[in-house]
Amino acid sequence: MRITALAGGVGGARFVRGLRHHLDTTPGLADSEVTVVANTGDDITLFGLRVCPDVDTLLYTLGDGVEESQGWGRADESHTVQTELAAYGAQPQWFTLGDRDLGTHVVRSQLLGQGWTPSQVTARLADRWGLPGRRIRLLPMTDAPVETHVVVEDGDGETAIHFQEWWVRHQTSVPARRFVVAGLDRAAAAPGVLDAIRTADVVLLPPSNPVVSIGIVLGVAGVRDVLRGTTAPVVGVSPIISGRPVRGHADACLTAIGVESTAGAVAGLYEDFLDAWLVDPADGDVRLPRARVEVFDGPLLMTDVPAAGRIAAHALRLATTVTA
Ligand code: FO1
Repeated sequence: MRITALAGGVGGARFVRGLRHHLDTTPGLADSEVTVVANTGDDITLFGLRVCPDVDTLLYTLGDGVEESQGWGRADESHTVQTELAAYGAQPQWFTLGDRDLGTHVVRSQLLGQGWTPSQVTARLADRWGLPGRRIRLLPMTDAPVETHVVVEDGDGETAIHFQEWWVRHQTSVPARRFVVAGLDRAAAAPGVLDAIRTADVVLLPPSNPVVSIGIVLGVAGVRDVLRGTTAPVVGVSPIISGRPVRGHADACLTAIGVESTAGAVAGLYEDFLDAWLVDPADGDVRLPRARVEVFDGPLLMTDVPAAGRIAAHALRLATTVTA
C-alpha cells in the first residue's frame, strides 16, 4: 500500500511513527511505502545556519534520535556551543540549539551552500537516519525558500516577526493578527510531492497544526488541486479534543485566522478534499457536510508508539470505508 501524509512537527512526526509501527506489525502491510510531505514554513536561519524544525523533528522522530520529552531536538543533547554563543552575546538566545542538533544544521547549510536543493539535502539527511530502510520517504513541501511570519500588534501599529520567535520566544502570548508566509506564492511543489498525492492509495492528515503546519503545505501550488482530484481517500485525524489542542498552541493559530478551536471547525478547513475525519469521543457530535465522521474508540492521544499506531490503524480502516 502507498500512503502519503502531510505533516508538520511533533504531532505529525509522532503520528507517522505510529503509522510505520502499525504497518510493520501487521501481516501484509509491512512492505507498504510511506511518503511524508513536510512543512518548511517553520524554517529559520540562525547564526548563518539553515534550521528546518519540522523536517528535523520528522528525521529525529522517525530515526529514533528525538528527545522524547520534548518531541523535538536530539536525545542525549548538550549545549556547549550555545553557551559559547551566549558568552559572545550572540543573538538570538531564545531558540535552543543543542550540539548534536547543530550537526544537522551545519551539514544542511554546507550542502545548500554547495548548491544542493532542500530535497536533495533532506534525502541525504534521511539516509543517515535510516528512513529509506524503513520505507519512509521524506519530502520537503517545496524547494523554494518559504518562511511563516506572524503579524503582531506593535504599539499603535503592527510588526511581523518570524513564526519561531512568536512560537518559542513569546509562546504565542502576543496576539497574532495574521500569518504571512513569505515566498509561498512563488513556491512550486518539490519533486515527487504532487505525484505522491496523486498516486497514493491513501492520503492521511495527521493531527498536526492545521494553520501553520498542514495549512502551509496546502498553500503550495497544486497541492490542494491534487488532493481534490486524487482517487485516494483523504482521511484526517483531529488535532483538537473538546475544544482544546492536544499539544502546542493550535488554538492561538486558529483564533488568529478567525476559526473556532473545535474538531468540526478544523475539518472545515479541509472540507474541499476531506473524505473522512477521526475524532475523539468527546467530539462525537461533530457533523460534516460531506466527509464521514468517526469516533476513535478511546482517547485520541498518541501517548506512546502503540497508541499512535492504533490511531493510524483506525484512520486506515476508515479510508477503506470511503470512496474518494
Ligand atoms: N521549541 C521550543 O519551544 N523551544 C525551543 O527552544 C525550540 C528549539 C528547537 C530547535 C530545533 C528544532 O528542530 C525545533 C525546536 N523547537 C523548539 C520546536 C519548534 O519550535 C516547533 O516544534 C516547530 O517549529 C513547530 O512545529
